[in-house]
Amino acid sequence: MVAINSVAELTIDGEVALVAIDSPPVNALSQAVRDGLKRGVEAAEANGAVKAIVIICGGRTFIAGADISEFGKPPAPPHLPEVLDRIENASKPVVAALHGTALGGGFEVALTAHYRIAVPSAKCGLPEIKLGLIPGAGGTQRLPRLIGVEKALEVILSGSPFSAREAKEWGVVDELAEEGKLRESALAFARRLIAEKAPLRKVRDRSDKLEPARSHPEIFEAIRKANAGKFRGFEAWEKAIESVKNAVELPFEEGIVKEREMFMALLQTTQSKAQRHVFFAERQAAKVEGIGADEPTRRIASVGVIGAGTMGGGIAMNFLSAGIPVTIVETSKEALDRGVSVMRRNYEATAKKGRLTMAEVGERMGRLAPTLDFGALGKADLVIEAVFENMDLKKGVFERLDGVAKPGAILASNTSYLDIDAIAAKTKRPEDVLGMHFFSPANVMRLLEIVRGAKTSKSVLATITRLTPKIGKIGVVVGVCHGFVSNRMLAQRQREAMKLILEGATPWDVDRVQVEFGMPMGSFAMSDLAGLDIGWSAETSKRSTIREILCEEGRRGQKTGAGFYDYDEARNAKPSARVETIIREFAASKGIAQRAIGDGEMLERCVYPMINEGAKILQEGKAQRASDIDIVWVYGYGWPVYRGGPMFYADAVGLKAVLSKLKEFQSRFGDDFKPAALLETLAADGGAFSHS
Ligand code: 3H9
Repeated sequence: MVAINSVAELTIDGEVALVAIDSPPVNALSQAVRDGLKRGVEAAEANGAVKAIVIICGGRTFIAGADISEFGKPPAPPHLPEVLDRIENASKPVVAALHGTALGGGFEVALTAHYRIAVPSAKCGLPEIKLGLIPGAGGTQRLPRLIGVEKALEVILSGSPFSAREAKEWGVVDELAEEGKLRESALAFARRLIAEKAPLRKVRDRSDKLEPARSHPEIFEAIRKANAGKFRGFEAWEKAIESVKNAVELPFEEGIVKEREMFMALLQTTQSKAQRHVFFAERQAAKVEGIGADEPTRRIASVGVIGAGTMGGGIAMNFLSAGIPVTIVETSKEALDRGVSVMRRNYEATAKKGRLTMAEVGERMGRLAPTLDFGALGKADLVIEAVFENMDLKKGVFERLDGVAKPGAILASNTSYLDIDAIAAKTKRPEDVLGMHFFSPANVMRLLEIVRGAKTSKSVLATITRLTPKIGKIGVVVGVCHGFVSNRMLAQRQREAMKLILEGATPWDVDRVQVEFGMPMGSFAMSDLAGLDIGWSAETSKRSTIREILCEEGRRGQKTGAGFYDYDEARNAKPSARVETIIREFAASKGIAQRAIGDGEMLERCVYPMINEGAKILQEGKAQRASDIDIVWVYGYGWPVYRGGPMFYADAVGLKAVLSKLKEFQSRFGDDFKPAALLETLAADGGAFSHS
């Protein structure tokens, strides 16, 4: 064995040379890895005794792609295409031996090898689209030649990995190795190739799998049409389709040059920068200040949920799906039965879509223990309260819970606004209390705001942050403040949206601008979905807001068939003439002059106060970092990932420009727009949230 460089080794085993890469954590294609691959193959070629070459990786995975952290920095040679040419044009058969995840550039390395072998647990894929990119080292040219255009487009446009078994079935992988015995299997495979004098099979030379697309060029248009909704707003999709089309229409040499040009151009786009930002932000969010990897955690083998309403049921489902038994408590049999049947129906709906078997539905529901006995919570390691959003009610529940929960149990509130410290103070163990704010529908939305109370212990926080990915969520730790990060910022947007309609915009105009920006739905559609009567009661209603008037007229949102919009049977929204009249008359009664408002102003009025609130949240230390705020918005509200989250968006617009607009709005509309001190400082210093 000889070291080629700091991450690559060459071992000669009889007639086979093994080029082994070991560059933790994921063997990404850094300069050293590229150099190691190139020089490793060259050394193996130069050795007269060697008749075949195996590329294999150490650690948890084969190469997981280009080194994303190197993007945007000056590229250092050797460049990947040069390395791949070296592999593909080797004069001896090269075998790529895959385990873990062969992704992106890593999979492209494997596609230039003449043969591929993988352990059954390995996965392959081209996830570049998720980073606002297209494969940039031959993926769009080689994969269609190997598995056909339609399948290749599926892989490239979804960005989702496929299993080694599928790879074998499709002809991507030539052989499956025995699990845990990749090295031996790859050596044996290489020896067989030598014995059989196997040819140097180059994917680039194949064209048989391209034929069906040649005779049916309309498949490209069909894919665009079928995915129009999913592709909305993203720049990379079209380039991916174009590049695969090039594979069909152009010689390999031309197709690959064009692919590289498109890849390099996409690398510079704000969209790709935003998506790369989200990739790293997501991983950063898991890191909590002051809590090391060695912080002891508590065992969570059973969970209690208080309240079987929409939130309680959705929360319980996360744990049931993750294999953790749940005791769910209600105060009446009707409410309990209703909650349980909604959960079952939700699982059955998933099963109907083919994403669960009925047996799995049974298993999951089998882990649920519904009860009216509050005392049954005494066995749970974690109890999550999901009762109506009312401070007195929640305080009462925690006082009672303190009496039944076992010592060491973690007590969480799913409040979306309220002061966790005040709730914790009702117990004799505030160190065991924290907030777990799920987003509706709680079994679907990925975000979990983890609210760290003043007294929450480190081990409690560490336990919950480590549990979060196990239930399929992305956790962001936030501090105690009204509405936390999510609802505190949302309140800014909703307030401005309401002001805009009084000043002359229609609800559908405001919503359209937000949707064109990339949000899944606008402010008013969202209010209608949630219900306009949250916190409203007929007894106290004074027709003093548009919302109150709508509720009094029975327009309480989607559930009543009318809110800001009119809804048909299928819940399709239509603008309402009645609502326009209500707004016009209400504005007149308040002496508010109506005017035409441009799209630009609507967008800035909705988004800039959110950014400003985000800055206040940061300066108060209620979020650990700006990128955590971005994660809250991307995963809690569907903020378009290609705009990176509100704080990334602010950086992309430029903080000076955001500040000057806020000042202009402040002088026109008042102190709702008063800039945060942090924003002033950063803008003055030419800084950015991403570096703050
Ligand atoms: C590409 O390949 C372009 C080519 O077509 C053309 C080139 C010319 N780079 O996710 P984890 C870090 S585009 C740099 O927690 P897991 C990650 O930040 C690329 N760093 O582990 C984290 O660091 P930290 C296409 C990377 O086991 C640590 O590794 N490839 C990269 O849950 C562990 O990551 C992709 O998009 C990278 N490529 O999941 C694959 N990947 O510990 C992206 C990871 O400091 N990666 N890191 O926070 C993944 O999907 C997952 O990381 C993977 C492992 C499935 C591999």
